[in-house]
Amino acid sequence: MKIIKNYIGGQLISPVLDEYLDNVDPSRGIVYSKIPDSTTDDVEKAVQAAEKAYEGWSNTPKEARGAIMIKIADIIESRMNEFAAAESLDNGKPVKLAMQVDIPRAVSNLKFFATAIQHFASESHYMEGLGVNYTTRKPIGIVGCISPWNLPLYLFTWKIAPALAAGNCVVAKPSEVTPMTAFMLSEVCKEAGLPEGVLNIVHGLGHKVGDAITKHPKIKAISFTGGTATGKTIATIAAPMFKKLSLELGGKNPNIIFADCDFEDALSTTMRSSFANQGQICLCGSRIFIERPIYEKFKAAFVAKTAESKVSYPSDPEAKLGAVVSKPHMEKVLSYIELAKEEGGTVLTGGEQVKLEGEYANGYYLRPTIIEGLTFDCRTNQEEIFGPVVTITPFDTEEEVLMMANSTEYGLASTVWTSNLKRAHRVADHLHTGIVWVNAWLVRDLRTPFGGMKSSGVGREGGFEALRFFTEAKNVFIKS
Ligand code: TXE
Repeated sequence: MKIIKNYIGGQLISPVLDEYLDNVDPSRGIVYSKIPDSTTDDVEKAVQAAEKAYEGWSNTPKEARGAIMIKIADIIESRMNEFAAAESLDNGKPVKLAMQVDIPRAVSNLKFFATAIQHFASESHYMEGLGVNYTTRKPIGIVGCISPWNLPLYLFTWKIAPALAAGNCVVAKPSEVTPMTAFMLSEVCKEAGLPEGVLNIVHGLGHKVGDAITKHPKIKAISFTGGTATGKTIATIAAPMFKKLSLELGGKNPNIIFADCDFEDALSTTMRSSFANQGQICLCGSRIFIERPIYEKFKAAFVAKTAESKVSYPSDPEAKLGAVVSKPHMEKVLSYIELAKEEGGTVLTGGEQVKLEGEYANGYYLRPTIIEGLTFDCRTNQEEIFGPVVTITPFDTEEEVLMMANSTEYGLASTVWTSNLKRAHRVADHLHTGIVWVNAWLVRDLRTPFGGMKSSGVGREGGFEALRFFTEAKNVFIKS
């Protein structure tokens, strides 16, 4: 059984207390590796290692920092199959998805920020007759990165790449539910020659390791992606310590389909935006609003396609959906389906667990589920389910759909389907979300600001926004 180790001060080491947690393969429902159950002492060691490394790393020319990051990316790319298989085993997602999305995106994150830092300029402001201001943007120091289980290496690198590129040293914690590819990354960092202590990866539970990172006075900024409740806990601790905070939290995203849309495009993209990664992407469109003239036609086609979607073991090349991440998560999603029925909803397709054969008989598989007949303000339509479950609701006017779309506490992303250009602009302008896709979903340019409004988070990641977050600005005025 593979035993995962912490990566501290450039070494792969056991946790101080030598205690371990089970790591479960969700496609089979069995324990397949062990992960350090680290504590405050391990975080302390990581902070000390980061502190030691900081002087050297922050003064390393950005070209050299970028070159090491590119090397890390190249090694991951050369081991693409191995990383994709590991991600799929840890998370339950189809191998094909990990090959097409997760691992290539992790490589892109590293390459993007390794090069973006070379173009990251700071400002100067000239004052007529008085002098000039110039602004420097230096690394913050030691920063904490805490990431979730749904897109493990993808989101882990999305945080550590800008932090490292900007010259910070990092103490990072991947989700305890999906630690494997972060562990593999630590092996790659050693191979690529990342100096000791620049990146430290401490594995373990949120309320132990995550909490210790959040509370550590020498960790000056926290970048977190995960649930809204956890984000609130982190903010409560970190805000009075005046730490910089970037919080990417939950979503309950609307997918608005007008009658004048390109029907086939809207339908096939809605299949992905509803059920990709078993619906476990914070950007999935879980509330689908369909304009009444095409409601019945869209519903029939969507239900038929969904019922045909193959739920299977992750290495099945035909699998459209794999396993959800864990038993408690599967139970949570099933409890929401029960809630939807209690609230008067009708399950049009799905709504149940899928039992596979043989070695996969104890895996956590769910049939993709479509529910109709719910009010826009019921709990099912307001709370994040984070699984392969969507609701469909008809609408008659633009005002009505905007009111329903904007009715949740979340404000991460939205999707709009229409061929009317003016309407596209108008609706995009009135949606209370940080991201709007028109006639598309999950098209990402890494230069764009990424993040949510309301309870979906604080701050923006991506491009120079991330480099600004991971640097401290200082303005210097010189009298002429
Ligand atoms: O998230 P958590 P979980 C949502 C989704 C899901 C819910 C819970 O609704 O059902 O969050 O998922 C660490 N101090 N999203 O349980 O608990 C934890 O160890 C510091 C949305 O995985 O928020 C992990 O590394 N850290 C989401 C990370 O925080 C703590 C993606 C996320 O875990 C901590 C995933 C604490 N007190 C889930 N407690 C998205 N928006 O992408 C936990 N952690």
